[in-house]
Amino acid sequence: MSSVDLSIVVPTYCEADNIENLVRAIGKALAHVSFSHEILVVDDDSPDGIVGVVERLSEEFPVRILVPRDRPRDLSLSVMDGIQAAASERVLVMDADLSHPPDCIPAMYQALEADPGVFVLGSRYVESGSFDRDWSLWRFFNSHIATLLTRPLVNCRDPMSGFFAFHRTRIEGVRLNPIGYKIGLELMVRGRFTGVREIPIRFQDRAIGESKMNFTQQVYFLRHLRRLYTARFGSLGEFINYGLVGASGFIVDLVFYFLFQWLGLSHQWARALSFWPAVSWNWQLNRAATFGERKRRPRARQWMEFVLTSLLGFTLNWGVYVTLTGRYPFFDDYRLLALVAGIGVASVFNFVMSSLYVYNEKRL
Ligand SMILES: Nc1nc2c(ncn2[C@@H]2O[C@H](COP(=O)(O)OP(=O)(O)O)[C@@H](O)[C@H]2O)c(=O)[nH]1
Ligand SMILES: [Mg+2]
Repeated sequence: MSSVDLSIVVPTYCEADNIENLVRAIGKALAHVSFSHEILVVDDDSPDGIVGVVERLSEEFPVRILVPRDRPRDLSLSVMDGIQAAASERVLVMDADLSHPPDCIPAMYQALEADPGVFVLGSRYVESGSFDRDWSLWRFFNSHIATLLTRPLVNCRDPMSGFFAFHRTRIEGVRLNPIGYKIGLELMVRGRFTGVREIPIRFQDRAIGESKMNFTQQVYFLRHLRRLYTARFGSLGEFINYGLVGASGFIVDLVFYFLFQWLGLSHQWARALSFWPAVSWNWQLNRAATFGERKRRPRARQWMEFVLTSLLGFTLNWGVYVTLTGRYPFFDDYRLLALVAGIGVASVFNFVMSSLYVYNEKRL
């Protein structure tokens, strides 16, 4: 048994200006607690001299730094390296930018002590938890949509949090497949935890340095979600993914359907034309996320095949619409129902066709 009670893993990239404040704040927060700790900084070879800073701090605090160089730069992989190298089986992960208040560490440790089977989460959304109101609308929106998308996977309020603690034995022998930012989500979904225990935190926006969250990370997140859905729900998961992408395409479809009519086209023409921006949108999203990891064919060929299968889907979609609205006064009164019926028929067809041909996966 290790003599350290809690290992605090801190992934860093370009955080030399934050790390000292963080280490001091942790030291202060844990000055009078009854458990011992170590801080393990996992840095992705930042060009900012953080190694020297940590070495200096290590004369005063129980802190060490790890710089894995045998893999690409990645937050999740850094956290995994830290978890593996931790001296204690009780591991807590937090950001370096002081977003996560060290004052909450004792409460998280207690929660883990009380029930070693749980995954303890520092949560922004439970009662009395909060976050800086300075968040841009974009970030706020993003965070909420992302949270919603994880609902079927985990039962907690703040699955996107990067502030968490757990017992390492709960993930031993579990096959993890992390990518990008949401390592907490990965652990929660795949680990053998008895539940999630949320501790309210006051999230602070970083004061120094820049966020490394970017568009690529968002795409990675979609891929990550796809993996988790598939792991949890099998091919139903893939269908759910496909459905979500389809739902967003439906909105594009509606916008153009009304736009073309507003521009003076007949509803049949509007229906015929709005199909294309919608289906192209879906194609792009599916390419990026749903089928993102399958073996890709050359883009031009893939697009040709896509257009061909879409032509069939389009014929069905438009055919159902025109037939229903043309033959049945009811559907002519409620054209949206005809539109939905057309999309429904074509979607099932498209899903089957794209799975089989366009994104052709060689399952060896
Ligand atoms: N080791 C490592 N740490 C990273 C990487 N990307 C981000 N981090 C760290 O992960 C934490 C959260 O990142 P941050 O940029 O603040 O993301 P945000 O809070 O979502 O804006 C910070 O401590 C970062 O330094 C990476 O690629 N490798
Ligand atoms: Mg941050």
